[in-house]
This record gives sequence, C-alpha cells and structure tokens, in this order.
Amino acid sequence: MSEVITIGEPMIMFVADAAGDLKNVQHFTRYIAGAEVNVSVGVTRLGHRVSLISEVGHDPFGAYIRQFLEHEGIETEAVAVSNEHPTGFQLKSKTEVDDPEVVYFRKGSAASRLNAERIERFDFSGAKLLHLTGIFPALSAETFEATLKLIEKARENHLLITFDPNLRPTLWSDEATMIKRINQLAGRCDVVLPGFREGKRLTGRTTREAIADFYLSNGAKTVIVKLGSTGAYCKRQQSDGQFVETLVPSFRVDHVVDTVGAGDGFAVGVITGLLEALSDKKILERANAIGAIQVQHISDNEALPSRNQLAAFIEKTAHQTP
Ligand code: KDG
Repeated sequence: MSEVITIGEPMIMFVADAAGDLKNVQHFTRYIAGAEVNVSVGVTRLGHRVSLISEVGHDPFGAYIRQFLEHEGIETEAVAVSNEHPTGFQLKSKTEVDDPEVVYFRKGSAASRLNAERIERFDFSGAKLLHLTGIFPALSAETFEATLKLIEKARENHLLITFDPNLRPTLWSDEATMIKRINQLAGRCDVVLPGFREGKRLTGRTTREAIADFYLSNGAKTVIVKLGSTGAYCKRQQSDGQFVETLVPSFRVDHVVDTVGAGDGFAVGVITGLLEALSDKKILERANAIGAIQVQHISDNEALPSRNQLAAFIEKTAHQTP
C-alpha cells in the first residue's frame, strides 16, 4: 500500500509553442498538469509510493492520463473513469517575462464530480501522509465535501496532513469565500505551505513570521512560507510546546522559464523530507532545490528529479544569499 495519498484533478495541458496572445496561437504542445499529479510524480521519482484519488473521463485525454500515471509508477486503483463527464484540460501561454496565462476547460469535468462517498470506500492501510492542495476543493461543492471527508478519515487513520493553499481565484465564486474555505481547510492540517504573497492575501498579515503565527494559532503544527527566490521560512511547534524557526536561502537560478509548478516541486521536497525524518534545514533545502529545478522547465512535472539528479543539483548549484 502507498505511503502517500493525494486527491486531485489531472488535466491535459496544451502549452503554446510561440509567445503571444492565446487566441492567436496556432500550435501547442501537449503535457499533463494538475498540482496533485505533479506532486505524485515528484514523490514517486524520489522512491515513495503514492496513491492518487481522482476521476477522468472515458475519452482519449483520460486514457492518456492513466497511461502517464501508470508509467510514472503512481498507484491508480483509485483513479475512476466516468462515462458521463469528460477529462478537464487547460491552455497555457508561452512567456518569458511574467507568469503565463492559463485558461481552464474543467467545469463539470469528471474530477469535479468526485464526492465524499468515494472517500468512504478508500483503503488507508499503510498510508502515512495525506497531501492536499486548495485546487481540488475549489472545483465544486462535492469536491470541497470530499476533501473534508478525506481529512476526517486521515485523522482517524493517524496520517500526517500537508496542505498547499495553491490559490486559484478563478475557481472560486469570490475572494471572501476563497479565503474562508482555504483557511478552514488549512486549520485542519498539520503542515501548511503558503507562498508569501498567498499568505498575505489569506491572512491579511504582512510578514512571514505573522503569516506562520496565523496558521499555528489556527491548528497547524508547522508552517513553511515559500519566499520564492529568497528561499523558505519554517516555524514549527515541538512536542514540548516550544517553537523552532528555520530560514534557508534558495538556489541560484539563472533563467526562469515558467514558475507554474514550482510550488508543487517545493511540496515534493517537504513531503519526502518529512517521510524520511530529515531536519527542518534539510527539508527546506530539498524543497528549495526542487522548486528551483521546476522553474527552469516549461512542463509542470517532466523535470522533477530522481534522487541522483537532485543530489547532483544540490551539489553543483551555488546558494543565493538570503
Ligand atoms: O501547480 C501547478 C498547477 O497549477 C498546474 O499543473 C495545473 O493544477 C493545476 C491548476 O489547477 O492550475
């Protein structure tokens, strides 16, 4: 059975071959996207078993996704195939300056119909960690309920729960609902991984310490704030009640190609570091390294490293000063 469980929507992603407005793009290259899929790929490549709970359509996109997941060695027993609803997909622009434009075609997708009943039937034996993001619960009322059910089941089964808010404002009805729901979920998880800008938006606080304190006083045991090119900051409550803070600088990246997926790479470092009982410093170093590798590639998951590739990257890449 798998050590790590996650739930999410795998999508086909068409990335524009040339820069410019998406409406004018003629050629696209096909990839696979989905935050929790990216995390599943990365954690599996570092040697840990992952089960993905999901649903795809009975269509060529869904078949390609299942084939991709199986090829990566991800456990797909809980990836159902729907005869009624299609597989979601997205378009992504090509840009070398800002974040790319992303357009979703996922409303009413198979994954967005996944409900709490499916969670009741899931076998948690052998699992140690549940990873969640704020994307899947944003898809529909059913997926929000399914996420709450999964947290409840994970608690009953003594799993550690990691949560990446991964804000996608276009998936929520409005800002206030997004903030309320994401913070509701974060407060039920053990390790919360906000980006600095996300953390400010979600908590109204302006420093990394204050963002961490917000989540620590709402139920989390550890908060890791992603600081982008500056690195990462962690504040953790020990079993004796004391707090420990760690700040680790990032790795030098000479050419950023695409920032999407960097947070998932970061989460891979945190999840595998927790499973391997690494120190906070080593966890942040690994997470920063995988995030830095990710921003240098256009795909959201193809560059996720094996153990040897990760070790080689950490060894050869100079640290930036914080
Ligand atoms: O974190 C990367 C994801 O954003 C991307 O792979 C697609 O899941 C996705 C989304 O909903 O944006």
